Amino acid sequence: MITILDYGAGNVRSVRNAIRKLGCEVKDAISAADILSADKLIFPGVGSFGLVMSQLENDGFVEPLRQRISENRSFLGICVALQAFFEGSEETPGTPGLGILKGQVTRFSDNELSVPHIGWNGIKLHKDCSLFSNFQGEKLYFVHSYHGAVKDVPEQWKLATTDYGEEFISAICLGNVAAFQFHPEKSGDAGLSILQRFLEDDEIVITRAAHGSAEDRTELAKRIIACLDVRSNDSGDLVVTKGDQYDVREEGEVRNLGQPVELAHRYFREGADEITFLNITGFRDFPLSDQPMLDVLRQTSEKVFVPLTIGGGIREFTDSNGTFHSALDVASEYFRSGADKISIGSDAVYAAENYIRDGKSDGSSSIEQISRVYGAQAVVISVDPRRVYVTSPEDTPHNTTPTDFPGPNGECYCWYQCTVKGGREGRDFDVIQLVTACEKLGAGEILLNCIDKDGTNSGFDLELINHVKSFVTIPVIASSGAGSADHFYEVFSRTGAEAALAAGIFHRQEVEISSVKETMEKFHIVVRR
Ligand code: 1PR
Repeated sequence: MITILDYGAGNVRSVRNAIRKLGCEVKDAISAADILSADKLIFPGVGSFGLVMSQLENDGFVEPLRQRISENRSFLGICVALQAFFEGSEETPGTPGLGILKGQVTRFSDNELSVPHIGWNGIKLHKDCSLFSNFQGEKLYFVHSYHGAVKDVPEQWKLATTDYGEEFISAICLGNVAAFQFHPEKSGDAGLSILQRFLEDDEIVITRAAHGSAEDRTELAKRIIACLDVRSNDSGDLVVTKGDQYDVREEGEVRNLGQPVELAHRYFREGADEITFLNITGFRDFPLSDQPMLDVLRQTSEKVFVPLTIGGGIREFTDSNGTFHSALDVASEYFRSGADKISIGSDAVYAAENYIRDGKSDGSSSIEQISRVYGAQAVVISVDPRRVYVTSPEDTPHNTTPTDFPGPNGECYCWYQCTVKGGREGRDFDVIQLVTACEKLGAGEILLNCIDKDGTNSGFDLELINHVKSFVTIPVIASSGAGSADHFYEVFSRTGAEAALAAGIFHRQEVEISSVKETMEKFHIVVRR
């Protein structure tokens, strides 16, 4: 029986699923006594440092946690739970941490690198540790903007470090108390096997032999994401579909490319680094009444141990009974059902338009509400832009970019128009206005689709990706147009995209995820294997 410290705000379903998959029962810690009496305690820290610490404080859990740790009782902290060991964090100045380690948690500050640090990176183990007895040096999944400094961690606690611009603490361990900055529950088989050692071994055994050398730098892999556009077909069955330039019908019927849970599981086994579900008719239905979609998410999260993103319909809504649901309520239900990140499409456009019109925000937009509770790294903005050609930048008030692919009348510039409702409605708003406003409102990542390229197999829109990358510091997922493994090499060698997403080529089994990764490795692009 494993006890989980779930203080109520978090998307900890992934941790529960991973523990159950490894054959253990899960119990919740709901009182200080539970924390003290648990045989093994796992604390998955989710959200901001301030939120985590204030919840612990309100629940009266700070002292019992300190006591448990000082008594060397079995404990595993994940993500923000590692950061909570320090005295405080730049993320929430003035809020004290557990103070077991000296120093403040700081934000990544290398201007060359996108923040949050999202994706699969390596670790350098500084000691032999029984938790890692089956570890073969695989990459593990990280998602965070803040980190503990190596200099603040005494040798006796220091277990592993990772490089992202600077070297930071990725695992600490002393006796039976350990904490990881990475997510073992989302790190595929490698992460599950680390978790299994924690669950099964009576105690953690450390020996002093050092691994690796200080010169070995770890590298963040470029991510390959499989995307499943999901909707009901005309018989009412939920299917994975795929359009050409967002038109998913063929001879009047919604294309059916398979069952969502089965396909997601297949992509997990084939090495996808993340899976994204887009509920493509979510903008017109109320997602919380879409039980089949929530079931898809629940079932998928029980068998897929890499990050799951879900988008579609995240906005505030008043249902037919007159009950108001905030965007946060909708997102929370997705998180409770197994999502690790949510993606916002149409509502992000409206929020950004309001922000730019008013020059400020009152904190009530869906982006702000959700990132406040779940952290920026859990909020993806799905952008559905379309090219508009102009002869010269002076012809439009919008942000233009020169193009090597002139328009129908030989125009050598274009701007990218934002759309809502799955591309059905164009707005007088450009992609740069959208992404810069969303970053300010608290989004953590951009999923950059392109209607002109979607389903064409002609390669990603490199001009669009470079245009957007030059304006934001959050990670960008290139999407739309992948037709071959070479297109992934192209997007990573010619743009700064952190991840690339594809749908059609994977669904139609034209290209396997493993051959995409082989091609990337051939050209020395770092991948997760
Ligand atoms: O507006 O918050 O309800 O979110 C709706 C979501 O559904 C948005 O993320 C929007 O992109 C998506 N969506 C809406 N309609 C469609 C459609 O296709 N008719 N799908 C749609 C968008 C685009 C990509 C696609 C890539 C890769 N699909 O996700 O998977 O273009 O495709 P490819 O590799 O085959 O070229 P809201």
